[in-house]
Amino acid sequence: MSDAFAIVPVPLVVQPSSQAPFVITRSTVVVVDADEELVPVAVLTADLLGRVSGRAVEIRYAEPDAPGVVRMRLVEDLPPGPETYRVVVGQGRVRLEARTTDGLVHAVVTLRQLLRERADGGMQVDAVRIEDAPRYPWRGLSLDVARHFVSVPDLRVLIGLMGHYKLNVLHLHLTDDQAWRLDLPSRPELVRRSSAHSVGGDPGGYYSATDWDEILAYARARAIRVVPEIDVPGHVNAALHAYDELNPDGRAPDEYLGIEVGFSRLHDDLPATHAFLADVFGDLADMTPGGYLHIGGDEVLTMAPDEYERLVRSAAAAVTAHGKRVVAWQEVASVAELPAGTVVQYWDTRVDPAPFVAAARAGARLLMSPASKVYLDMKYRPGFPLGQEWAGHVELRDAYDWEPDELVEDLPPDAVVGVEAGLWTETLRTLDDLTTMLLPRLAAVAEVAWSAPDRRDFDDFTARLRAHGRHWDRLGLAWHHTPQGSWD
Ligand code: TNX
Repeated sequence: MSDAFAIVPVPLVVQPSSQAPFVITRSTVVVVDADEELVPVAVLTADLLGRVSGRAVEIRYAEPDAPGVVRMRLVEDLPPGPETYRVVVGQGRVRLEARTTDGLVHAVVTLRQLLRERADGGMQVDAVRIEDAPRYPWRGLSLDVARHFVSVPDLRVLIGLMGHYKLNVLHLHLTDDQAWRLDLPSRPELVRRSSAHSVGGDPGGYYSATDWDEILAYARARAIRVVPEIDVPGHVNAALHAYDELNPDGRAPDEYLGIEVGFSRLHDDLPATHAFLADVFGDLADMTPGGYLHIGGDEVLTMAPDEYERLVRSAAAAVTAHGKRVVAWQEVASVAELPAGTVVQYWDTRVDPAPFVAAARAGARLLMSPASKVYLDMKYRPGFPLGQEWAGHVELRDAYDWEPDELVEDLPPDAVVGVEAGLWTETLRTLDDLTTMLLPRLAAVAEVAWSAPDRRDFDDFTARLRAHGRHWDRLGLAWHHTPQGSWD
């Protein structure tokens, strides 16, 4: 595929045509119907075209199509699905069409990937017709902001990258042994006592309610929903440190800034524990417009199974009491009577997946985050300066060449809701560290999650990716020039 159509993730249909290209000029305008719902996506588009062309691009409402116009419309004559979209470039103009504003955001992202520089320094898009829709409705990135805090400006960069690859779920791992990163009105001591640091004594931080709203809005404008995680009943040292009453002896443990896992736990027989779960998930539900809250549930190594079950059920009940659906890590598959519609997230490729398969058969929905494929905190290769290697090494091809509904044997394929990359931050301290691990592998995961299996081909992918390397360079992002790609 030529550079002119180097779209990642690869769309369902790309039909080049011989009509006149679209060239951004001084008279380029974005035109939408006079519909309030369309204002944010029109602003996003005008801003984007303005930035790449270096000229201010105006938005006009309900004007006729004409050369130089980028016309955005909500339409019904598309294949089903909320995220389906169409991009038609020809006769010197652009049509972006979708059923929803999320679909229009995807159309704009595709348009941006099609822009290329002309010999005269201007920008153009060659004539083409693109029809596209995602394979899976859940295309996520799980980001650990507990081990190392990620500031709001850095989060904006990552959210922008997610949108550029049509990922639509930002799963924020907000709490762990080391820190608690979201201020909750009912429990002010959590961030007051447990947010100042990161692993190894590095600086910490937390999101205020205002920060939180800003993150949600920035993501929402890019068709991304936020799924916040409060990890219980393990990974809770930060909570135990903030509230004495959560400890059986009434004495808070010290702050923990190492990277061991599995040692901390809540206690089912303390009434304070259940009040705590009701408070924190209640606050989280109030602060989160999306439909899902993640309760964690992973790596509780010091608890009998029956106590674990009671605590997971208590957390799940706190979530469903507020009308939200539960997401949880793979380990909860062993818990009887999970709420209907629970999303169980597969990650640990070292253990027997039988309970996970059984949960799927019993009605759970499955989110695929196999560590050996999509844990992007795994080193690319032995000796790589960043990351861990407990699940092996994850090169670009490993992240690309796998099938979400075949990886685990005997999965009911309809149970898979999507794919989520993971980025744990024990060893990642800066934005450069984060993007070095994400790029280029996040693009591979996005293509697994979005594109039709018969459209996927690793060599074609790496050929398309070359133009993306140039884009990351233009943005000034650090990224890993893996020898499995072909770069300039
Ligand atoms: C396993 S993934 C964990 C995390 C670590 C990660 C490091 C999961 C549910 N638990 O606590 O940060 O490995 O790769």
